[in-house]
Amino acid sequence: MLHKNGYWSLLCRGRKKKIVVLTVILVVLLNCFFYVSLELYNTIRRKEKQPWYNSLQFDKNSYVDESGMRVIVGHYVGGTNGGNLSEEVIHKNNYAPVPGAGEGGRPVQLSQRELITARELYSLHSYNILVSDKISINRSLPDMRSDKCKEVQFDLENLPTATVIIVFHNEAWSTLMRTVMSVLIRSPAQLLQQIILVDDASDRKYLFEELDEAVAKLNKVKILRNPERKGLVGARLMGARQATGDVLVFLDAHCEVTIGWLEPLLDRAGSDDVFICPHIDLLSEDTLSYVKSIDAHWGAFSWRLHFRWLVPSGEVLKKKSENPSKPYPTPAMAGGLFAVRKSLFWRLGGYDEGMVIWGAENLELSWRAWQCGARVEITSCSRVGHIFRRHSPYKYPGGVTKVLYANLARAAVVWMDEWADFYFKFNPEVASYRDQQSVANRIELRKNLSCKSFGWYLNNVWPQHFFPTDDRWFGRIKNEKGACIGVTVGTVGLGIPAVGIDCTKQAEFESLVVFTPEGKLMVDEGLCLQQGNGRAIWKSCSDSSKQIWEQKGPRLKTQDGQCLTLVVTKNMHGIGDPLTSKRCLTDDKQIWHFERVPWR
Ligand code: LR7
Ligand code: MN
Repeated sequence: MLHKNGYWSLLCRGRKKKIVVLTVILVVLLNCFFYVSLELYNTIRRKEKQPWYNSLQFDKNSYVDESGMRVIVGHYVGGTNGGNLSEEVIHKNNYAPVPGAGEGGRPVQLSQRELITARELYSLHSYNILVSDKISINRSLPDMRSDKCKEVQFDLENLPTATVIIVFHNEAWSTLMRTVMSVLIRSPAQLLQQIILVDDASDRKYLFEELDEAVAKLNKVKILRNPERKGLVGARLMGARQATGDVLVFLDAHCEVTIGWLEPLLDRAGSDDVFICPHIDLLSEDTLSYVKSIDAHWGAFSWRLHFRWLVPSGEVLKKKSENPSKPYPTPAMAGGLFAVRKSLFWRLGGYDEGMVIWGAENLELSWRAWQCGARVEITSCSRVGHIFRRHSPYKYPGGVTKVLYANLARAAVVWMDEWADFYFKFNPEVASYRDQQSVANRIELRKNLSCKSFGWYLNNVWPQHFFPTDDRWFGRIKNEKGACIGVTVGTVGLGIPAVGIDCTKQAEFESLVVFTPEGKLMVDEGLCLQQGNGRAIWKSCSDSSKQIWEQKGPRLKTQDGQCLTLVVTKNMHGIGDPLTSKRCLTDDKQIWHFERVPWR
């Protein structure tokens, strides 16, 4: 038998040794070479197969705008609600804080083994519950305010008092309690009248006695229970009816407020004509770290009435830079986090009680506010973190589509006037919900409050909007070769190269274009056709002169006199082929047919 040492001495004798060493080196080198070539080959193949923008990380639910802003889509696929997890796991509260974890808003990293568990548990809440359970419900957070905001002095004696309303359905214990604790420890006592928790018929066992006991130990906090699941509107109304503070402050059940959050909200809400929202930062769904979101964004919506964060107009940005601590207007609110004087909330009709479970109430409220003489604003001086989830973890009775479409249909029918016709015409899947809604009381409300039209709202509150109007051309712009101007779904906001679109299918959004009197070619999601370096691209609409196109007969000309051209390469019709601006020639590829489509 050979010892390890003996083996070596045998191998390493004289010439034999050299041969062995050389062979080993050769084998290693060959391996390396093979591996590198394989990687190279794969990379090239990947590059060939996919356009560059596909390699950017984004999904249907969110994307990063050119300004670096995460644009959030408020539309969900219902979650699996715990999947195959055992009853014991689903109903147990595993809160066990680890000293120091997540303090200062820092991320919590898990071990490899914990990561496996975290993934298994993810479907319960659509965020990392293992991490949440490790972080103290009293954790510290840094002051997130800008210097200008810190300078503002409030006269606490003269601010109205607040009732904070937090509704929840099957929320995690640690996340819910952290929301409550953050409010308790970071609100001046004299301003905080009460916190009302409304349980929207949760069935998780840890939310019964265990929660009651925890809440009983806290001053000013009480729980109301909805015996039947109503959704967030029903639950918030239940809380609002019991509020004794001057101002209602609504929060989602997975938020953390930071120091100084309440004063600017109460200061502004005191004036009785405004729904005032805090600046919403992000709590990472993965590590629960507190991440600042970009300053100055405003809320709006797409042709499908999906909520979107957009870059405010130049005018708003200018005013904001002149006075950074002053609240600024927003066409719509995200919905979950806002403050309003109780009297104003009820005077304007509370919420539409016909809206069930989730969705659309934020647009309804925003339109109602603006159209009926109030305002919606954001103050950057109030900073609140919120866990943004990609998927909704809970069940939607009757299915998410039915719930959401019914709510959207209600909002559209009551508030959107002619644009409701536009919405239903081009969203046929929602059209069938139109006549099923009994909204007589809401229409009555609109009349009694003498509210303004949706046209007024678009013109005055959101003049940069990308909806069709009577003085904007709307329809399809079809190249002589066959393909149309338009943008494919799912590729929003990234400065994507423009290509010819198949427009043989009617009533599809992709090939519908708004052509404004000033020469902008706008499509859904607020994208404008822009003359690029070589290629035309779709970019967020802006004041850039590269987004101006002049119609000269059948041609579309840029400011420097070039013609929009469909570079037909792959097939006869130019579908999927690039759009670019070129020297004007007598060329079919520069001939465009304008087919007007009635938008309502
Ligand atoms: O049936 C339900 N019953 C409830 O009580 C369904 C939900 N809820 C509760 C839920 O537990 C949570 O506390 O309602 C609250 C909101 O539900 P989320 O957190 O699932 O909603 P979201 O944050 O994904 O969605 C946003 O849009 C919603 C449209 O209906 C609501 O307006 C949410 O309040 C709103 N959230 C925000 O605006 C937070 C900031 C988003 C950003 C950036
Ligand atoms: Mn939420």
